[in-house]
Amino acid sequence: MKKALLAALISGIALPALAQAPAQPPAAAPPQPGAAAPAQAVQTFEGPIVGAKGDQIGKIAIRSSENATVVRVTINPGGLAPGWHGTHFHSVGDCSDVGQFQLSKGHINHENAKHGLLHPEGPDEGDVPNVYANADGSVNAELSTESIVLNGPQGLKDGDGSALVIHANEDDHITQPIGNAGARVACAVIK
Ligand SMILES: [Cu+2]
Ligand SMILES: [Zn+2]
Repeated sequence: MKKALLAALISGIALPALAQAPAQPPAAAPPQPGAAAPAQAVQTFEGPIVGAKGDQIGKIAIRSSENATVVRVTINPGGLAPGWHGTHFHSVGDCSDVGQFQLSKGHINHENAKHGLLHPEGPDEGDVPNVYANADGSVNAELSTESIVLNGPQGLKDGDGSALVIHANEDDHITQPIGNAGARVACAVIK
């Protein structure tokens, strides 16, 4: 367009005449191989959260890029005791020992870090913020981490999967090994 305008000025053609010239179809945009990548790169996972008595008390919805993971935690009224609850990614996708949830093993921790978002030698890959249960026991929370993603050999969906485990008490984010979060009261398989 600049060239056309310049040519018009040089040749003395008035601008209105230029405006009447047949419109040039816009040049086709060059293909951009990476253009669609961001949307395609988001992986998702959804699954139920099982409570201490084995009933489904809510669900998790995970979105993950190559660099970060976002987890939405939804728990129905009556699902948890009111207040703060430590929440972690445990290393095995097994919640079948209802009420104990020990089969989910410990926190995901490939680099042998200390537990805790606030620990100077932490966090481990399982560490995420606490969730808060309302007076009616319901939760609507969204947690995020840049320590682990869904896919890949060390991802949440690795060979034996992983579990999002919710504890009875809040995680202080520094005490070993689980921030004084206490018993495991809810569990969601990620596989
Ligand atoms: Cu835990
Ligand atoms: Zn931890």
